[in-house]
Amino acid sequence: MQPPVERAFLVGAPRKGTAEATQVEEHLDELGRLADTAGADIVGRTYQRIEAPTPNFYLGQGKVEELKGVLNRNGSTLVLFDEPLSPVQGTNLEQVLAVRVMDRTEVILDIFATRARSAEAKLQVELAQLEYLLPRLTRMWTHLSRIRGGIGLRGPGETQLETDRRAIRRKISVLKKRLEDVADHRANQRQGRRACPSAALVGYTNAGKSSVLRALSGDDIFVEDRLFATLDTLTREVDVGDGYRFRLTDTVGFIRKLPHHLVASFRATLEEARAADLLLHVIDASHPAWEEQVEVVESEMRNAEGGTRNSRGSSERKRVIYLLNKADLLPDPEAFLAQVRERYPHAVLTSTVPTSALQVRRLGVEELRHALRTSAQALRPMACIRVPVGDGKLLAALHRDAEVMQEAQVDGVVEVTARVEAWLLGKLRRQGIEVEIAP
Ligand SMILES: Nc1nc2c(ncn2[C@@H]2O[C@H](COP(=O)(O)OP(=O)(O)OP(=O)(O)O)[C@@H](O)[C@H]2O)c(=O)[nH]1
Ligand SMILES: [Mg+2]
Repeated sequence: MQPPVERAFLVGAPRKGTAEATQVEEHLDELGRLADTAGADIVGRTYQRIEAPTPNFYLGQGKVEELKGVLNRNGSTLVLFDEPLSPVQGTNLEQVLAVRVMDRTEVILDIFATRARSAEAKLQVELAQLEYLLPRLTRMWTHLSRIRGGIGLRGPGETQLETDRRAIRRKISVLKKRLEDVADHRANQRQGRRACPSAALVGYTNAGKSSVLRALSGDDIFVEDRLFATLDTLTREVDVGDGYRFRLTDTVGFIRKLPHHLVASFRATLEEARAADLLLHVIDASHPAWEEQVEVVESEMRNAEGGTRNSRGSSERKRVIYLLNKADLLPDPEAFLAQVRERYPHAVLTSTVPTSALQVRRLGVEELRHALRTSAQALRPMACIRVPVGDGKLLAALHRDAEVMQEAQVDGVVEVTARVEAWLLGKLRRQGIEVEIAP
């Protein structure tokens, strides 16, 4: 039996003097898309500008009363709040409004929970859920006792709560440990694949990251017009021409006010982006708020960086190629590009839809391939390395860390032609090995 579809009512409460009306509406639109992705119907929305949230209800008393009337009239079964509610505010609102109240974080957690496929994503979501649950445990208990009439749950009492809290804390530390193991495993895998340069596709959710990977690789990768279609990283090796290859990794999308539990849990996934040689930042150029979305992605990436482990080269600024995607939906793509290039000089206009009314067939995908080729050449120059015949250790190291194309023995020296990372070239030179960069 299908559960009845929730009838969701959206509520925003921006601070006075912060966002403009269009922006507030846009934020509620996004909450609506989240609700839709989670499977709810949207029956209405409202917002109130507030000085500051009240400790008991977030909103003012008057607005809460008004809301109650509206909810009754349109038969809402669920209220979705665009702001983070404290456990107390959540409980109080549910009591007064007599419907379930969820905040943005809960909706996002719910979507992630239903969409997690890989073992790693499931672990990450479970961890985020437990972290979110911990301070709200009392509220959950009142929930249960109300729904089940209290039988079997009567007077859970502090002892039971404390036992539960302890159990959850234990579970949290087990999950953290398992995720660390996954992260180590990934780091090892990356180590073994250094020969090929890597790029991570990052960007706001629904910008078209998976579509770009699909267009470049020709593989049938899951794409959907819903938020958070991708939760698992997916890596494909892509031919970028002239014998160069790039390892591209699709990553989970960002969204405004992403719950920090989730960001923290998806650290291993974000690490993939941090370890990449290059970032492809995919932007939905047709979205009215694309600039705000770029800002969200960049600030989340900066935050994540602060929380991740250090590794070689983390202090340098990573190369970013900005992809202005969904160009087919722009009225005048060229004018848009000209304007945007002032700020993002190397931006590429892309469209991943095979054909469109404007006849921009896979616009920019070849240009992107070319940009990747140029980067690959710079990141992994072709070099000729002269290795003394007896130096088996160095030969083995080259086969491990570089992409060896050719090997020939001349007068007691092995001439190895290989694509080699710049850092490795420097190291070889310092060891007194003869190295020559191919033109
Ligand atoms: N018109 C148009 N639609 C596009 C383009 N690229 C992607 N889309 C559509 O945008 C939606 C989202 O695409 P995805 O590739 O799933 O986006 P994503 O960034 O991977 O999204 P998440 O994984 O959910 O974060 C899909 O419906 C795509 O068909 C484009 O160039 N033009
Ligand atoms: Mg995706």
